[in-house]
Formats: sequence, C-alpha cells, structure tokens
Amino acid sequence: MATEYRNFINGKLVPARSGKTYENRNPADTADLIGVFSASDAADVADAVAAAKAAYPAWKAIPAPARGEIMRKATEKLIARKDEFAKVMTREMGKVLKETRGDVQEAIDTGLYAAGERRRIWGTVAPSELPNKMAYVTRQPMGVWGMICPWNFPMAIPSWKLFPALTCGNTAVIKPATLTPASTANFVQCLAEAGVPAGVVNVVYGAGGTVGEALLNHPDVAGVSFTGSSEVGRRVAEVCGRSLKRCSLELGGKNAQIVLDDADLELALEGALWGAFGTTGQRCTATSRLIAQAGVYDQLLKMVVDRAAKLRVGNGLDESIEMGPCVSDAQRQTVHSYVEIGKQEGARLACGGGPLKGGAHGKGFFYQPTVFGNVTPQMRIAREEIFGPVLSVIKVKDFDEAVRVLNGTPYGLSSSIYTRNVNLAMKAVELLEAGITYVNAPTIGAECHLPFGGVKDTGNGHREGGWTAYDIFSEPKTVYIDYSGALQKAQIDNVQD
Ligand code: UN1
Repeated sequence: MATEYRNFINGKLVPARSGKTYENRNPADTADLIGVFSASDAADVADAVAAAKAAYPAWKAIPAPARGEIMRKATEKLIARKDEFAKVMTREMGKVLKETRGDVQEAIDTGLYAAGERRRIWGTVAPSELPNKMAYVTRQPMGVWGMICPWNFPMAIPSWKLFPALTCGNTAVIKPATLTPASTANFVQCLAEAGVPAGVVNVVYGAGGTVGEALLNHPDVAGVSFTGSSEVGRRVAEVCGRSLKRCSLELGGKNAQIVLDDADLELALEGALWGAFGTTGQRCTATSRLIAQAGVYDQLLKMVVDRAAKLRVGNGLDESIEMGPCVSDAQRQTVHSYVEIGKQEGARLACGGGPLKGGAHGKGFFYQPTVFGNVTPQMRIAREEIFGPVLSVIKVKDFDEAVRVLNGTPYGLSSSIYTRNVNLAMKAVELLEAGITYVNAPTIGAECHLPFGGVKDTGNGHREGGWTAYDIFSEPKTVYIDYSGALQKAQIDNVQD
C-alpha cells in the first residue's frame, strides 16, 4: 500500500472533503510511487483558512523571539533528517542527491537566519517635528498568508516563505506543487514537531487551478506569496489586486552569462555547465543563454559541447549521476518542442536535442544536455523561458552588444559576466537589468540571507530571502506619542515664519 499523505489542517491530518487523491511518482522511474496525496478543492482551502484565522490572535501574541525559538527547533530537526529528506526529494523531483541535500541545506540556512532575525524585526525611531513628542515605526504581522510553491526547490522555497512569515507572527496555508508535495509534508512535520501550534501552519495539496485559485479569492487571506511562471504570476496579481491583497511574486527568468574575450575560459566553462545543466536546467535562475564575445565564441562553444555531451544523465539517487530527468513528461515535451523551434529558427544544434529512452532511461523523463550555436537574440529559444537542459549560445562583437542582448528579454532575474576587466565588470553591475548580477560566477547559487528576486516580468518588486522577506510578511505601524500635555497641531504649530 502506498503511503497516504493527507492535508494538514488545524494540527490534524485530514483527507480532502471530496475523498479524492492523486499519485506522486518518481520522474526517473515511474514505477516508484512516493505516495498518494489529497486532491483538494475550495472546501478544503476554506477549512484551512478558517483554522489559520482562528490560530492567528494567539500566535501573534507570542513574542517574536519565542516564535523564532520554535523555528530554531524545527531547523534542528531538518539538520537531523537532512539525508532522509534529500532522498525523498530526489525521488519526487529528480534532481541529484548533491543538489537535494543543497535544497534541504537552503531550508536549514533560512531557518537559522530566522532564528537570528526573530531578535531583530526592527523598527525605526524618528524625530517629531513638535517638541515633547516622539515617533517610531514598528512592524506588525498581517494575518493569514497563502503560499503557492513551485516544484523545483520543494523544501527551500516553502522555507523562504514559511520561516519569515511565521517568525513575523502570521499564520499560513501553503499549497505545494502537485509534483513535489512530500518535501513540504516533511518540512511542515518538522515545524509541527518543534511546537508550532495547531492551525498556525496548514498544508493543502492539489492543483493550482482549484487550490491556488481558492487561496487567491479567499477574503480572509491577507497576502499571497507565489513562485512560478510569469503567466500564472500575472493571474495571481490580477486576482489579488481586486481585493487589494498584498502579493509577492517571484517569476520566470531567461538568464544569461556573458563571457568577454579576456575571461578565464576554464572558469567560464565550469560556470556555464553548472548554470545550464544543474537541476536539469529547471531553476528560475538557470543559465539558458551564453553570450560569448567573438574572440572566444568558437573555442567556448566547443568546450561547452565537449563537456555537455559527456554529462552522466540518470537516476539522481545514484551518486555518480550528474544530471537527473525532467520533472515530468509534460516538461520534457515542452523542452523538446523548444528544441524543434530552435532548429526551425535556424540555430545550429551542437549537441543533444532529444529524449533519452534506452535501458534505464526508459523508466523516466530523461533528456540530453542540449546546446545550440549560432543563436540570434530574436529567436524564441533566446527569449522564452524553457526550463530544461537547453543552452543557447549567442555571438556578440563587444561589451555594449553583450549588455544589449542580455537585457533584450522580458525577464530580469539573474545575470552574470566573466571578465578580468574590473571596469567592465563594474559597468555590467550597473547596466544589466536583473535583480541579481554575478561577476565571475554562474547565474545560479543565490544565498538565502540576501534579497532574491528580479525586475521586469520576473516579479513585482518584492524580494524574498534575507531581511527583505521580513518586510513582505509584515505591515509597518507608525506610532506618535505626545507627552507635552497640550494639543499640538502638526503642520500648524510648527510653521517657521
Ligand atoms: C529557483 O530556481 O526558483 O539561486 C530558486 C539559486 C537557488 C534558488 C533558485 N539558490 O539558484
């Protein structure tokens, strides 16, 4: 019998009201069933939101340092079970064990950061314009947060949202991606065992179109945090806009690595391979464009192809494997359709370009590491997010053209430049339209204690990660205290003639 994972509502594991379930299978080996999960709908969301709303006043009343102590204890549980959780994540998502350990580690680091931040959640004290009066700003929780998560970082991303939101004093209803729900179950189990009270965190499994929509539309949800595609992000923003809910969006990317003629090519090669094929290219920060200056273009393309073609692709549970499968058959089909588009557009397929089907590969959704040369900036493979192991290599004549090409997509998440010229590196930092710029490092690998997010179609100005996440999940309260004993009129009594 497969393990049954039920929704977690008000501290209890409960089946979907409809009784429906769905299967979660390993994308590297579809015979491997991870579990059967509740297929929920709006009725289950209503139960979860009601529980979160009821739990809010008592949770809010606990001092932030005490709430954060529970986050610290939950983090200890993650540390103790890191390898076990990484294995489950590799089975449900496909990325290799080294990377799933990194994903759990990102959650651990985010928890330790919350354990420190609980003693800050600082406000500001400002002078008043009147005598015997003071002014300060404090930060208050907001109520129930809805969280909608993607499948590519199944524990790290829920942790980016839950740790700061709960530490700030909010309660939450989280919807994991349908493809990777077990990692959220494991994470939330640690929170509950560490002492997060019933109703403070609730998990509802199911599809975006039902569970996600119900969260967006629920009048008792104060804010929604969403990580996923720009297309769905627009929908989230529209629905939240109608009821003036705060929403924090972290959306798509079409990240590029620039390599100038003077770069350390070996270093640039390692960066491009890790950025393009790590997580099978399924990161919103993935390097999907390599912009090479004319003097190094041919050599770099050859170096990338030689190595990409040799990457060991297979089941991520095997420690010798370097790249896992696509997360689902649908994702693999999307990747393949972009490869066909690239060929039709006239790009040169330099390696890969097809599914891997023989032998052990036949059990899952594997795809060859794929590199296109002769890509021009107008091509769809140079403009649209693919979310798979496909790298488009573009030739440019100089720094200015490299910057123009990098900026020439609707997205603006991560960016990178490899050069030994410090002046050009600093100019790139200024000119690249992205929330994140790396110098001599790949586009992936953001650290959890720094703001994470992007510009243009990548988001709506919020940054989850670091201290800025605490701004998202709290509301400023401005306080004036007049100790003059008299009525003092601001803007009238303080006029200086
Ligand atoms: C994502 O792909 O949605 O910077 C997040 C990185 C990781 C996070 C990626 N730390 O690549």
